[in-house]
Amino acid sequence: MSRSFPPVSLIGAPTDIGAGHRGARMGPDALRIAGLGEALAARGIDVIDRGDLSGPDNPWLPPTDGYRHLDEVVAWNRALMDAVGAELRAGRLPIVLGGDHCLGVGSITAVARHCRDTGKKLRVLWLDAHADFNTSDVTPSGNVHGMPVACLCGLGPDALVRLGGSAPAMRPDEIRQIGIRSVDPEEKRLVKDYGLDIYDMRYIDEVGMKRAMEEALEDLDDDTHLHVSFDVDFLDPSIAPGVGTTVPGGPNYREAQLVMEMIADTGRMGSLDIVELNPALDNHNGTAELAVDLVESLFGKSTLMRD
Ligand code: B3U
Ligand code: MN
Ligand code: MN
Repeated sequence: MSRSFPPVSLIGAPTDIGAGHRGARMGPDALRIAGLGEALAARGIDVIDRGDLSGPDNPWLPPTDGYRHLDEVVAWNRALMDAVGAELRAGRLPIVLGGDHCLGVGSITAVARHCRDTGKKLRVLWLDAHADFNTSDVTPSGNVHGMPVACLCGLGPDALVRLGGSAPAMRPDEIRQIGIRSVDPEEKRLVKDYGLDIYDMRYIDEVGMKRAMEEALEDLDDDTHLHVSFDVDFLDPSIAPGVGTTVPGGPNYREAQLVMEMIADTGRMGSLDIVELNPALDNHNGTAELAVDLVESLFGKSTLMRD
């Protein structure tokens, strides 16, 4: 199936401010060096690289009141929210080059606001090993990259929950999580209380990736903006070692390709985050190259012409 995509803007957010390992700050350049921009351009897509946002350094401090570096996390997310919002208003498809997953707050707050302003429905597809639904009370680490989904659903510090003004940024029924296989004990209770729609690895093993994705993508219509938040630790560590928190038992190469191809087939993707890539832990930039390969599928690359 050949589809046309809106023009794309790459936005680098070189920070590991919400993570438990340093190195994700090098993610944007690793993706550029792996040829992300060129690969999209070769598919006939108009691509502009906006360069990198700037923000505070990582002071690498222990948590205060259950959060590590909250002020710095807020500063990065505010800058990202503004940048993503500007691209959406210009009719472009923003690709956030992270950076750790705390950036999902700024990115998706901008997307949700854009949906409200334009009367679109929002669907978030969260590809991750983790549910990222911790709060300051239950977090095992204080790392905000384990909290963005909770913040977006209204559970978290005011500065993040109200980043875009009105709160919550989105409803729990607007998100589907795929590939989940690590949820902390108290986080399990929270995701149940909030009714999150989680396609965990057990479910994927039982019904297969095709059916899980069909269910996760159900009811998308012409009025839906699909945001894909791709945490690279979604992938099995045997194919993607370059992330801070590997969890065994993730999707293999073929399953991951199918996920991307099925998203492309919807024709609804309007924004994308690529986060948690950690080049300091990677092997010859192989995880970044794999991410680029998968993003090509997300933008319609397929073996044969299909319709
Ligand atoms: N759930 C753990 C670990 C974690 C979450 N997201 C990542 N790691 N990348 C936590 O610290 O909240
Ligand atoms: Mn994550
Ligand atoms: Mn993760």
